[in-house]
Amino acid sequence: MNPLQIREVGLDAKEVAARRAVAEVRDGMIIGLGTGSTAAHAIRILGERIQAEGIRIQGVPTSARSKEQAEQLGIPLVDFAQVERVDMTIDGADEVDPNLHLIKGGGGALVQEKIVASATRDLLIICDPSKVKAQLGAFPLPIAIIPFGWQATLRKLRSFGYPLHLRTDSAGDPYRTDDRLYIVDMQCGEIPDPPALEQRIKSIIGVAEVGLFTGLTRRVIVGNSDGSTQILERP
Ligand code: A5P
Repeated sequence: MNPLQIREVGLDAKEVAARRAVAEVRDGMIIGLGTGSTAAHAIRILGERIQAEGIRIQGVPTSARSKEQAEQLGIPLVDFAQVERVDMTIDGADEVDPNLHLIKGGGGALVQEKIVASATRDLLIICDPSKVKAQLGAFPLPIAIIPFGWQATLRKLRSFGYPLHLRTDSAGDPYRTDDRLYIVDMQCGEIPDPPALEQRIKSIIGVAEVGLFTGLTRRVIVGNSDGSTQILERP
């Protein structure tokens, strides 16, 4: 038996994808730091590269959690307000379709993630194979809404005909994002036209942002537990 194979089987697929993405980081880049368990691998590995190789980068965090992790690792950060463009953002996703449209926001950070992604030249999504779908929609679609008048916003969202759920925290209170917004999770089941649904939801007064990311992703790196990766590119 090949000892290399024995060592590789059983690797964390999310970490495999993260390692492949962080290998693309170059000296001088401004890097968007995503949020979630996959992005956390990337932030840790980026910290290791900075320590080991002394590469000079500046990170733009997409959440308080990612900011805290980056600070603990000594990754130099820059305020998003101070940059005009981000060279590369490395972030996870809840679902990815063949057009590289995404559902994001399972971890509640969709607003800052989307703002940073939209200012990014090279949005690199990292995931394990379970996130790759023929069609988006099995994962409940997170929608960030403004707390004022949230009941009225919810009524308008109900007109889409999908089951909805106001996300709550462990105390049973409405969950709050870093920007103090509420999140509604919409159980669409299937989303045949993600860009159209994104626009329809965004047109509702009271909606701050929707976790559909369409037309933003340059590449998706899918990690496998045998250590291999696949790169998905936009058709
Ligand atoms: C955070 O709000 C999300 O957009 C995450 O990027 C997404 O939920 C993926 O999370 P995991 O990497 O933990 O699966």
